[in-house]
Amino acid sequence: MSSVEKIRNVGLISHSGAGKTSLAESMLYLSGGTNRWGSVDDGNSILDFDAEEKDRQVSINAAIAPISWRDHDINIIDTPGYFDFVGEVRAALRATDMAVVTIEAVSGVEVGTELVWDHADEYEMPRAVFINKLDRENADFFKVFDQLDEYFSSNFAPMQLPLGEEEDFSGIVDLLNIKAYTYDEEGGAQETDIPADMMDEVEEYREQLLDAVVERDDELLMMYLEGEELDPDALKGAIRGAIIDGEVVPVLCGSAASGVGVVTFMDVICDYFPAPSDAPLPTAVHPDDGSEVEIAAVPDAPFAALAFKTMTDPYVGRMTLLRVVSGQVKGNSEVFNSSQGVKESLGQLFVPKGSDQISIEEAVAGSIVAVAKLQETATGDTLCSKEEPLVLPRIEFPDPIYQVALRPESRGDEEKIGSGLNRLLEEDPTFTMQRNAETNEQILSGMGEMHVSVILARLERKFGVNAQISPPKIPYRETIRGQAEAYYRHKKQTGGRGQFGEVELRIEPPTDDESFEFVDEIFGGAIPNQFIPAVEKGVVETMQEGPLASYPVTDVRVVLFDGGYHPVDSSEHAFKAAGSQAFKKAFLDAEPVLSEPIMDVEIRIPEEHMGDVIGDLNRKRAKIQGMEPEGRSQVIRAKVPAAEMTRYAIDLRSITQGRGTYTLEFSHYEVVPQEVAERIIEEAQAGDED
Ligand SMILES: Nc1nc2c(ncn2[C@@H]2O[C@H](COP(=O)(O)OP(=O)(O)O)[C@@H](O)[C@H]2O)c(=O)[nH]1
Ligand SMILES: [Mg+2]
Repeated sequence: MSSVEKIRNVGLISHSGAGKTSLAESMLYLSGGTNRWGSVDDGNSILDFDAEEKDRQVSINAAIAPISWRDHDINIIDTPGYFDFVGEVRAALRATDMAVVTIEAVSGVEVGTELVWDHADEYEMPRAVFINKLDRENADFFKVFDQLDEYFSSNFAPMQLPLGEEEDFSGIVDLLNIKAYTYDEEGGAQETDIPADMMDEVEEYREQLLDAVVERDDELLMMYLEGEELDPDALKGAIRGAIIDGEVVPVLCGSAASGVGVVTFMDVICDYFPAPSDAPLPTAVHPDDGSEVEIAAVPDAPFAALAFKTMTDPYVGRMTLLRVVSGQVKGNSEVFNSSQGVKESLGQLFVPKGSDQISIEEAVAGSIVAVAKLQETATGDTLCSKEEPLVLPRIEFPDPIYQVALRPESRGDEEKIGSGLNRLLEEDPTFTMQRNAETNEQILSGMGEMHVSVILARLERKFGVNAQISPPKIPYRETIRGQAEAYYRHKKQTGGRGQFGEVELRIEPPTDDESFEFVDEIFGGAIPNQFIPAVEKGVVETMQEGPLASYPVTDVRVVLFDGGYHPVDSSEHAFKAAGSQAFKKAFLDAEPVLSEPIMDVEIRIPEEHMGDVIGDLNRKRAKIQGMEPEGRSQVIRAKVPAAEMTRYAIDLRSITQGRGTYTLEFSHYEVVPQEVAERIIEEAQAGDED
């Protein structure tokens, strides 16, 4: 069992393509954890092992690289950079104690860098920056280093400088120990002299580093001010403390592809990054009364673990990833799922390594472990002991924003799709599946186009079923704004017994919040009592496919006040038909209108995109409710018709190059403006003729 002080849990986060997966692969290989150097480009990455990831050559899932280095257990969680998979980033941040923001040395800070930075801010994660790809043409460490101050308010401190540039990039200078290293083909480090012409630069940047940390230690500060030689251990302690507290963000550099700087990065992780016992603990509460339960990152505290990810495989079944937060746990034991209030049997514990697993006996606080075939546990649940029950805060996943209607490619596959999606939901909490009762469509909501396409590909690959998608139908409704009366006589004489029913009714907006009211004001038996339910039935059936454009009718009060009957020819059928026709006539005379769902939309964008986003919203018939600055962003609140928002995930991304995010929620129904309504009615009528 590892000792808590020797564990490091590190999340790699960044814009897509900055080299997170490559960096994790290099660490795995150079630490001796694998005998081949996995490559995303060759499709033999150990971390991007999922078929969808190999196809697209991007990470979709958070994946774990367990690394043994200098008797430390480092768990690297590699996350996807693509916007649609931000749920994986949030889960990974909850399972780690330190985030490393990887930045490409050519393109510098990108949209995705800012987005992941904001997530790390939200979790108050300490972090480091790794400037990667220094071997590439036009790579510029110093440009990126200066950019950091422009974009983020943290206190950045350089710990390393690059040796050589672009294709001559061969090593790094360690500013703390004033030593330089070059790296061989296999990533091994050799100490070398710092080139004489770099000494000024080294002094300058070392001073920045020292300035950022010496104040933490009075003795150190004294020595520093008096120009004395600094005690290396005191200095190291001060830097480590500043990093763990998030006071300083160390900036490191290297090349994940060639391995330059990678072993040194692992040294930095061991020496300066927080152990689980250095990290703040989440607040655990008692499941019954919400009172706080004390936990600690030591073996003899109450056991608590967070299920932060679930993977499903049609053959192997379910695999749950746990971050042990407090206490310890043995494999093949019984635990308590306090989120669901049920017992759960743990099988063998594993250390996950990409798609592989290494068996272990027990896991102590701070560990990340995998366990197969949990029956009850879903992503976000807490596992604890029955004797000391407690609940950890859940992982907050973003709400899905991009909707499509889903239907099977071949008839009869509905059930297969349904059960496949339910299995996929176990591993991906960022999509939802719902039937819209009004449009009778199966609606899949996800984070964006790429997310939806991955879900469809998984359905096909894992469950052998194909689905087609289309933009969802908008659940328009029909209603009235005025009042009208109508009379209808249903009379048929087709030999034998005839049909006769006479109905006179009034239709008007409802008096209170009722969506539908049927009032019987028949006097003196103009329609016999037994036929009145038939009239109502005729009305209700007609309301399901309204007279205007076949959308459901809502918000009407129907008053039946007169009619007539025939002692022989009247029947339920006749009164139903008369009720239906009278309703249609009255409805069309009572200022009928279409109404549409309006959404509450909250959009978060950088200031510079305000004009474009507002312009686009105005074209979408939006009513702006307010705008206000929030942190580095502007937040716009608006009410926008659902019909205009079906592709907003794509529109906003293209307007803001992905910087914008938004949420939306149903607000209310509102009358559709005349010219828009005419188009919808025309389309509905054209549809009817098909
Ligand atoms: N030249 C160069 N290419 C790199 C380096 N690191 C990663 N790459 C390439 O950049 C691309 C994206 O890398 P990947 O690790 O998938 O990035 P991720 O999206 O952050 O996981 C791949 O083609 C890598 O081979 C590096 O240090 N130097
Ligand atoms: Mg990746």
